Amino acid sequence: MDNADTAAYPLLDTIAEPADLRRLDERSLSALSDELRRFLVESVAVTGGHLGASLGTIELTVALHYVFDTPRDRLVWDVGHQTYGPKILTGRRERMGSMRKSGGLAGFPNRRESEYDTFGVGHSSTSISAALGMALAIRRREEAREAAAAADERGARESAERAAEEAERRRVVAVIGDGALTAGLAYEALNHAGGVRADMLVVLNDNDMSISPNVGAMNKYLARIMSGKLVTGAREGSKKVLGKVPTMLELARRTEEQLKGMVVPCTMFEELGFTYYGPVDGHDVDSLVAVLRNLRDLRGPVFLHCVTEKGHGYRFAEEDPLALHAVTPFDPNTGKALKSGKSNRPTYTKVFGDWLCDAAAADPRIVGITPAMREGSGLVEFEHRFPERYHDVGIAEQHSVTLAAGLACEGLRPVVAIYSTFLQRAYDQLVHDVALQALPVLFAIDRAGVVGPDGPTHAGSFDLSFMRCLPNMTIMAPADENECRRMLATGLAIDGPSAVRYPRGQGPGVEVDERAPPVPVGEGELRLEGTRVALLAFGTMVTPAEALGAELGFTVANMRFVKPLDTALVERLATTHELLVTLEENALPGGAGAAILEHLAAIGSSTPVRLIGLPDEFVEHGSREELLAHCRLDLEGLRARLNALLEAEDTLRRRAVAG
Ligand SMILES: Cc1ncc(C[n+]2csc(CCOP(=O)(O)OP(=O)(O)O)c2C)c(N)n1
Repeated sequence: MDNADTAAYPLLDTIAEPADLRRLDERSLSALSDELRRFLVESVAVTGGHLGASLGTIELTVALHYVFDTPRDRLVWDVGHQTYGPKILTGRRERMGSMRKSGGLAGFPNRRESEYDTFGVGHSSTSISAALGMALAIRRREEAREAAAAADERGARESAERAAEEAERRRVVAVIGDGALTAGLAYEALNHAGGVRADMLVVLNDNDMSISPNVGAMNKYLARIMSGKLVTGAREGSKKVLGKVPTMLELARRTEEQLKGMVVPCTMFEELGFTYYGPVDGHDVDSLVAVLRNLRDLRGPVFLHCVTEKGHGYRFAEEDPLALHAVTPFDPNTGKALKSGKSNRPTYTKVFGDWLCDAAAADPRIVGITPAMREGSGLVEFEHRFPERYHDVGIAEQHSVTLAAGLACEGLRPVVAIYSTFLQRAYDQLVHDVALQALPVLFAIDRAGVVGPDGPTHAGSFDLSFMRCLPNMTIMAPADENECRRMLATGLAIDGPSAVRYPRGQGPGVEVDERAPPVPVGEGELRLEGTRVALLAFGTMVTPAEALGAELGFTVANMRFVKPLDTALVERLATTHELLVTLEENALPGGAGAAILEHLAAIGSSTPVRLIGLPDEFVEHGSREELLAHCRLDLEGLRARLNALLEAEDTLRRRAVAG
């Protein structure tokens, strides 16, 4: 990447939108891909964001936009973390410097951002379903037109004219990674698409990686296709093309050469009703264009198996695709992160990971489960120390929860490490398989509350609301790192489902005592005794509440449990204060404050209560600090809100006295 910042982009400069790309001579596509890749690295080096996946799909991006008539043809990307290249080609190049910043470009496709972003995404494995929906809608429109034409002769003429207009059939393409193909949702969609013989193309972007190395039998199956066993088996007399230890990409090249455009039978995808083509080299843009042109006009469901390399074309990302999956700003010449000036305080993720290892060492019943988030959820060390008790189930949140339920049935103590946003996927499993059967599964819920640059798709705003309504659940929100450890131990000791929800990043910096005892279930604690106003704070809100309580002379309680609520404490505070204010980093509807309101209503308390939490809206992307400020949950916002509440309360009282 030498001289990256002085590099020129002669081809890229000519492209304001994909129509410009389609005017290029085919022979320049390879050079354009190089420019696009160079620009991408240069831009992400400054902003940070998802890098490896976008690098690996550069040629696919160029070829798809070259062959298909986007945005008229629908291109649906899975997860959407690989769409930096597409954003650059679809009129957003100038704004790449604002990537994931407040008010800037979203890190994922977003329908409000561009007509090229056909489907909003961030969570994986939705692309085939969404694309199928589009394909069926297109078919429905075609059928309706034909029916109208048949019913009316004049209509027939008009319809013929319209048909001429619409001569070019609208195509639908889904691009899905091998990681995303570990989710049940993708198979539900394949099953349906094959059954109804939808006109759509599914492109599998197979790089053998999820965030960490991909897992599961399907991954092995894809590798088997790659290694030519299926392919060569299907073709009688074909020469074996395998060398000693060829790379996946090398295999794709050789296999492709051997097949020379013929459709390979016998894959699972064929059995599901798809026309399977591949595997092809996903970095050979010329071949990709040729193949896509052939497939574009096929009717029925078509499956193109592309082999790519995550991080392709940028040495440091090729060498360490895991580290460069998502990055903070870095030096493009070394691939190394620029100094962030962050403190060395442990993150909540680390506190959890350490606790899990210690707990597992003491209790052989403990097993750890992650749906494809080993690094993000802090399970690297656990896998290393307890490989036989570690389960990476792939991007399969639903399965991860029901698997835990099954393990619990047999006497084990499963710990499901999961992001708040991804637990949303497994809601029925949480209700039906765990809570209903009161099984002892501990949920370690990371990234709860405001998350940041990934935006609303990854926000952990709802877990308190969607868990609180479930019978049998114990739900905890730690005020600090040490309490997080204590609560995890508490959850483990409970003979039923429990959850500890903690935020992204670091806590207030409280020292973690390894021997810290569990906390008494259902008991909050008083942190400050003041007058008039009591702040009832949950989780991350305890620290700012304490600071403001000290400043304003208010009582402050660390409520600790969202369920079971410390009703005795709530009642005591209600009878000794003029105003109660609840504080939480969760959506207000159905959240922890609502629990307090419900209880006070049930006992007929007339003490006024005000709720502070996340607003009833999807908060856009930005840094965690910016988003907290936007929600007025930072110290300044909270202070202003408390003062305003107090003023309003005083006015009410004065009026009552005067009246
Ligand atoms: C439902 C869901 N679970 C987890 C994630 C986190 N996640 C983001 S990208 C990714 C790996 C995707 O792998 P793959 O589809 O192969 O794409 P690649 O990054 O390899 O290009 C994961 C697990 C997610 N986005 N959605």
